[in-house]
Amino acid sequence: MSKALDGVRILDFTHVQSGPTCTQLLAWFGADVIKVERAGAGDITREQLRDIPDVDSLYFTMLNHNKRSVTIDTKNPEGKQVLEALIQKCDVLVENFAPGALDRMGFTWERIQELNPRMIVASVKGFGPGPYEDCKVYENVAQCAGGAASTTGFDDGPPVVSGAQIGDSGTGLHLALGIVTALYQRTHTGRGQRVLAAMQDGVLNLCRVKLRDQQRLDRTGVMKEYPQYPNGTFDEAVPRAGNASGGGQPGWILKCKGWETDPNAYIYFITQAPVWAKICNVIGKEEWATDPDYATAPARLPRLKEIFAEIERWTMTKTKFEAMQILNKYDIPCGPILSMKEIAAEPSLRKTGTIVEVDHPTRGKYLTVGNPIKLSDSPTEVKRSPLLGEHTDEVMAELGYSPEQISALRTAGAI
Ligand code: CAO
Repeated sequence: MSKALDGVRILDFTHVQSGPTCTQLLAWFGADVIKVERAGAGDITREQLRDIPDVDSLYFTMLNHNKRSVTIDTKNPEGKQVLEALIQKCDVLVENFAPGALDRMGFTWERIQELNPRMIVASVKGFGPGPYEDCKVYENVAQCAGGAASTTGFDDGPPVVSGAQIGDSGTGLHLALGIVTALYQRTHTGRGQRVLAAMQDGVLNLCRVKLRDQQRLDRTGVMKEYPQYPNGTFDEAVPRAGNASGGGQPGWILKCKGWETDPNAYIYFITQAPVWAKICNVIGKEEWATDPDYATAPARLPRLKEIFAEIERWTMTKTKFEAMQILNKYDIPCGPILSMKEIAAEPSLRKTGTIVEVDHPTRGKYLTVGNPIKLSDSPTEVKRSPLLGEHTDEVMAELGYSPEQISALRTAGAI
């Protein structure tokens, strides 16, 4: 079956997490992704957090499926020529080097345009133009600078970063959308363009609701769905909201049976207004359905702490899965706190290809997260990540190099 991005060639100059997330998605949609790595070393993540000696780490394998790997020393004059040939042959160059690295290599936007005016040059950087534009940035720096950390955690604790990699994988997703959009525009204009996704911007985009809340706070001085209301105090900036729901339907994480020993025996419970009467029935507080202090959503807001404590008395008598079953019967929105162990074993996620078992020549079998975006006409087949330089000869031959030329370039250290 054909794939959505069949025929699109990506020169993948990415490393670590943000850029590789983006190009992996494009590869899953059918693009030919040629990952250019430093001869002899490769993407630094190949050797980071290794669980098996001398074998590509899970960090690397889980971010680089369906790609081909070529090794080129792009600082070697002959290596530069190989890169030039690749630029002429590809549709998109994706990179997430430190600011200025591509220019220092001699591949400025102007030079790339000369070589291939149709080329789209897509970059992840930590920051957009401004005071921090020259900074190197990793995940948690972006979470802090994009507003996620200051708004995550509990009011009486320090800022907290999230386990979700919203700075790296989140920005990779943003960049992928920018790339396919630029490819679409190119079908009309015939021209390439630059695409920039700054990690601070990507995180802030995902924290959009918190900038909304900042303006609500500026105007009214109070936000009634936040746990600080009614007894705590609001300062000038959006506070950390603990586990409160972001929207207008109050929610909280509640203990379930076994919480004393199981750190994940919890459920997320939402007191959605339309099912309030059902919630009252389930927890045995029928009178709250008609009591004016509890019957309406605005009346409940100052009493949320007491209400969730009462609901928790009920959830603590059930396991999270028992509670789910009962609450789902009544359309009460809720969700179990799932551990990674539980997620890895979940049969339905295996069935949809969201969790996939992959075989790798040196590592053996491992689990990965497959393509979370499902296209009905472009199914994803998850293929193992390439070994370092596994496709150098193959790609060089496609570029028109003869076996003798390839061998000479190898001797010169260019590939
Ligand atoms: N051949 C020769 N040289 C190569 C090469 C190749 N194939 N591939 C890369 N290099 C060189 C680069 O040209 C650069 O050289 P200079 O410093 O002399 O210009 C050098 O390798 C290192 O690149 P780097 O500065 O990007 O790498 P780093 O490990 O020092 O920094 C990171 C890593 C992630 C902090 C930085 O790349 C960055 O800020 N990237 C943008 C933001 C980003 O994506 N962050 C997410 C990272 S995931 O948490």
